Amino acid sequence: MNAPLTFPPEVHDALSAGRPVVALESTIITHGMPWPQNLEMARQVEAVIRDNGAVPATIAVMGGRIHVGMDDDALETLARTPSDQAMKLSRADLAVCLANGRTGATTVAATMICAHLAGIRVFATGGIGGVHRGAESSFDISADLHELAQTPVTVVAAGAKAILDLPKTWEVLETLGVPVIAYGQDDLPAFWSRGSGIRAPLRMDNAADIAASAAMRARLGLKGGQLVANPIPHDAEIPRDTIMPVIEQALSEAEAQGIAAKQVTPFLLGRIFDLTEGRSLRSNIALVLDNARLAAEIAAAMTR
Ligand code: PSU
Repeated sequence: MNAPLTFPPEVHDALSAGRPVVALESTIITHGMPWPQNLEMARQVEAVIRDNGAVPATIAVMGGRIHVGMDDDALETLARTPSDQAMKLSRADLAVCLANGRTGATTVAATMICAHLAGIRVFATGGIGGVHRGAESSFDISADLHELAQTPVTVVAAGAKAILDLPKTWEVLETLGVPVIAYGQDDLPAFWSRGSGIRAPLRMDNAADIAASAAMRARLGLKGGQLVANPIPHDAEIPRDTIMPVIEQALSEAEAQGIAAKQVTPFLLGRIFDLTEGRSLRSNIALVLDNARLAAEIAAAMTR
């Protein structure tokens, strides 16, 4: 394989020396959060990873190369790119974007592929994509789920985004053989809220156990990654009975306006931001930062 990967020296050196590296996605920057909070988040998340002893590698496609780690200028350029000018890349369109020299932001699925190509085993994000509500007629199921089933990267997220059909999302992951591990509690988290009322299939309470299970999957030759579902910190949580009516409203507006496919998630996140007067974004940033902290701990445990 001769993948077009470009590394800043810091990431290259850390990977060659076997030091901990955490991958970060870029769709959350271009499509998930508004300017300028997206850039602030991208910088803070990298700082949290450094503070916890790992090297951050934000992944995006630019100029025909997969950038595994970006300097501050590149981060800012990406954060300023309007969402309609950056492709939202998943497994299906990663190669097209690279071959045609376009700019692309990587979703969970595409970031997992690129991280694995680069030799990075841990990745932190906000919430994975999953089964959309009404999927029984729309068939809208995120490619993130199948990626978790085939690419060996441990993904740390605050569960799946609560705009989704969470029970169906967990069912699909179970069918695909993806370990869904709640971190430090029995309940699966629901992105903005700590609990979902759904019991997690697996629970772990420390980074070393998560690293050990990833290593054991490799020894067993099991393909695919693991999803670590880390609940949002207490002080940033939006209780379920507060956020659910807001999500319902955003969903009915999306339906009325005929929003479909890749536009659904960015539309809903944007409407929920407006309806909560920015509270949803503050919570989203807080959960991403905490996921980055945990991912750095797991990456360190994997190198021991
Ligand atoms: N986490 C966030 N905000 C986001 C995402 C994750 O806090 O916007 C992005 C990820 O890139 C994820 C994508 O892969 O949302 C899911 O999009 P979809 O539902 O269209 O598959």
